[in-house]
Amino acid sequence: LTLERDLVAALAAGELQMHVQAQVDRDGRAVGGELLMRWPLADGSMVPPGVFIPVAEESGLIIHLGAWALRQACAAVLQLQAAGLAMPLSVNVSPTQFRQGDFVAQVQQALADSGAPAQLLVLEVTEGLLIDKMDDTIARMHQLTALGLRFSIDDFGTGYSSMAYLKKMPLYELKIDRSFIMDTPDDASSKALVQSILAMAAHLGLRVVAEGVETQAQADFLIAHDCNCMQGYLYARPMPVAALIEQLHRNT
Ligand code: G
Ligand code: G
Ligand code: MN
Ligand code: NA
Repeated sequence: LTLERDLVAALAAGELQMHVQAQVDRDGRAVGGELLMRWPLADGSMVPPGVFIPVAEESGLIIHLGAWALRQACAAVLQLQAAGLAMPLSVNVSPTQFRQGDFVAQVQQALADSGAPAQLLVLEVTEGLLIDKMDDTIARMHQLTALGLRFSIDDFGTGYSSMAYLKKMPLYELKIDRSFIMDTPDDASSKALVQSILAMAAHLGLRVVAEGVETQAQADFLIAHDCNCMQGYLYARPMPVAALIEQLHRNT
């Protein structure tokens, strides 16, 4: 409860930050990014989102936090665009947030107020969204797709849902979970799983992002199997948008 109260206060005080982690192509060029929420404390430490997002979900605060995240995402898109670095950015959307009655209106409002192009915004959802009310979920995804937004399945391969949804949903991208990437290229079954996901995605015409790429050996394996987008500490940590812009300008 203390955490919940502190989170409400931090949000109201403007203490939460949205960082961005670059996604790169096979040549290491930044082609997009994922927005990740950060909660810095006065002593310089950070409360990890893995701790406060579940609390926000539990308490309903995710509704405000999620709306804030959408507005931050629009601002980040525009900030990169203004720096000559227009690229799509992904924002994580929790199931509770997605299921709010006015979620589509919220997205529309954030886009309209900011003037950010919907085409540069990707919504990352998890397989958890698919456990129930599949038809409602798909209908809502179509509404958002019609606005120009795209969908990515986060943590792909770790959920329990049937893969039938891949056929039914308007998807743009799959993100291969870090737990699979971690054990490549040494572990034979992880390698086989990653290769299978890449092949399946190619057949379905879906873009793939490999998450948590930390070593050159992992990158080499992914590139050899035609994965064309990587995200991980090997390339870039999550950082403030201004820091990413500075880094990209320095490198070009
Ligand atoms: O950045 P880090 O790996 O610690 O993030 C941990 C978890 O928090 C991830 O599962 C990520 O999806 C989630 N997360 C980070 N930022 C956001 C956000 O803005 N909204 C939601 N719903 N989840 C987020
Ligand atoms: O669950 P989701 O994919 O949204 O969250 C991504 C999380 O993974 C973020 O918390 C981010 O900080 C973290 N992350 C990103 N790249 C790496 C990496 O190379 N290694 C590890 N261990 N974590 C990473
Ligand atoms: Mn994510
Ligand atoms: Na993930």
